[in-house]
Amino acid sequence: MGLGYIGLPTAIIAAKHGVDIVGVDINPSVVEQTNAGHLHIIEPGMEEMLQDVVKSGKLHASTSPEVADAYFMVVPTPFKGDHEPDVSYVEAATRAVIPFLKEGDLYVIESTSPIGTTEMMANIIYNERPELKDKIFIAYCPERVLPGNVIYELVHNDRVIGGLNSASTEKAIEFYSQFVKGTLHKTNARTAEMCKLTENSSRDVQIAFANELSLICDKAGINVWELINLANKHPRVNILQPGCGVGGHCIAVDPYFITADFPAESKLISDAREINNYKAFWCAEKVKNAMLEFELKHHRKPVVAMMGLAFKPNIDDLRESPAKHIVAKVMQSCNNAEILVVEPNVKEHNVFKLTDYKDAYENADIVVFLTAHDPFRTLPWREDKVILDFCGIYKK
Ligand code: SAJ
Repeated sequence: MGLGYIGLPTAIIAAKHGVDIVGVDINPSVVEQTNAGHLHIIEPGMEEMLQDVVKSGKLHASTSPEVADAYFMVVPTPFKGDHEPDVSYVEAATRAVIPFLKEGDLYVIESTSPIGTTEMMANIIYNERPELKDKIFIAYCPERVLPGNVIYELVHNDRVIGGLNSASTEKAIEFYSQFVKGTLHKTNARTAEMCKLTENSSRDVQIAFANELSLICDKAGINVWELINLANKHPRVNILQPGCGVGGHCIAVDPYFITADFPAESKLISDAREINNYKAFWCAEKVKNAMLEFELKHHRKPVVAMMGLAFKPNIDDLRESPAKHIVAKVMQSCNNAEILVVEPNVKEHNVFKLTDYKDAYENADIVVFLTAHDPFRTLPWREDKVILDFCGIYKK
């Protein structure tokens, strides 16, 4: 259930390993494209695999579920209102499969979910189908893949599998063993739910530490990149890299699933979210100040190059990107300055007119590095330009 960034690759890889798959998505265009062997997400090497499994008949897509032996919920869990997790897609997908469930079936949630979601869905299932109580297997099994490296990671990463009882855990392990070469670690559903949230919150907290250092160093006149590199020479210190904020659909979202349910206890996790959000605001203010200073000094508006829109280096994914947010903020207050927007991994954008990175760099008075794409590292440092390097292009 769900043919997105995780559901579709999982369906394709399981089909490739001989499992008969029905991929279900509510979006008819996704279903149509999948059946035509066209990959609607960006993932290197995946389209060829899709075409193979569609041709061999191992995978077909549909807008509604069909009878199966195992059902996987791989739908989004966004947040609503004041960062409250929204499990309505998981619930809708669950309700859609309830009529098809039969004794001995496996039901798994893979979607990132707040603690207790698996139990909540089990209650919904058993309310509708009380005769199935303790006769189906219910488990939670989060994914851990890094977009761009999914074919490898889906097979080789270890996974955590938490059933509502040990028979469910075993049943889920039996399924995943068909295509996962990493170790499958057994636990209960609540621990597995929290484990996913913990992994991404841990990364968020560590990035927040790096971002906080960058704010301190900016005030103290210290190069934060040099500082972190030196501190990391300690055998037990491993600080991550500061940037212009934290983006994407996972790390900037999942910690809220903890803070919403445990506000009194999750102080550090909550502060980390604030620091990482603040970093993007801070970067936008820095750019605006540099533009004002330039204008006062040169009596004309500067040409500004905004380098990078993607949420992390060397990808074309602009979802929840702090870089994109900063560009929009600066443009809103630009007062007729000329802003050149650069994203070498994207051909065109419906809001921003894109400029070639070399041309933008050449023509700009102020150059703002937002995303550390590899091609930017070939640009030489120029003393005649104001360079705001928020992502460590020149750290070496
Ligand atoms: N970032 C920094 N500094 C760093 C590392 C990352 O500022 O040192 C920023 C990136 O620029 C980006 C954001 O953090 O804006 C997130 O990027 P990421 O590479 O850390 O993670 P994602 O969102 O692409 O994928 C994460 C992964 N989780 C962990 O590393 C714990 C991935 O394994 C998960 O499967 C994925 O979330 C998910 O789907 O939950």
